[in-house]
Amino acid sequence: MGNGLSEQPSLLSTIPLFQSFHIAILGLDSAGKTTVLYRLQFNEFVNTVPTKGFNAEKVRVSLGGHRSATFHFWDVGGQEKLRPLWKSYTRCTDGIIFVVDSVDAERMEEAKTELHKIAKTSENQGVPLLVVANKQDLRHSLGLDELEKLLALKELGPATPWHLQPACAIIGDGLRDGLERLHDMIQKRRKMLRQQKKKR
Ligand code: G3D
Ligand code: MG
Repeated sequence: MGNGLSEQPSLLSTIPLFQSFHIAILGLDSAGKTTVLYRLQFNEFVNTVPTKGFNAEKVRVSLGGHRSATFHFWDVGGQEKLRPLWKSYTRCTDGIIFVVDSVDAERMEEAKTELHKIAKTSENQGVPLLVVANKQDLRHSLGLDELEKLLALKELGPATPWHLQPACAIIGDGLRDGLERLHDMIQKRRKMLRQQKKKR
């Protein structure tokens, strides 16, 4: 399950910031979005309450290899009545983190529908997607192969770069690896967009 965040002294780095990214954290209610956010910010478990609107946090993250970046995270409530708001938070976003509860097999179809809906909106064409398979610490959590199938990730199409990351947000396992992959996908996309611009 990837490198454990718990092994790292702190995610916050003192290295000067070089880059800044806007990231929307989405997913069904109770998937663990707010836990992911506060684990990334404080590198510790924070007891969460259901998010009524959104939580916004600016976090400087050391990505290894002397790299660091500033992430502006928007953790948007996942209850059904709040989901129409997701669109506004993903406008002009550099990347999307979609958190799923790996134990909640019953709502995986619903998660898949929301995930595809958000990935396919015109504003999000090509926006890198990190799917966090959260709660891997629990017995009966679904494995990556099964989640990939249930969420139909291969149907996202070549326009959307994605990575499926197993994680346990309460202790932080997998989050740093996932963020590094998201960062790499964003960098690749930025480079490609720059090259396309030059050609014009
Ligand atoms: P949300 O922001 O997506 O709605 P929260 O979800 O971050 O509020 O988390 C919902 C519940 O899932 C919380 O428990 C939280 O502690 C738990 N949770 C989050 N991540 C993990 C994980 O990796 N493993 C386990 N076992 N639980 C996790 P409560 O009990 O407060 O509802
Ligand atoms: Mg929340």
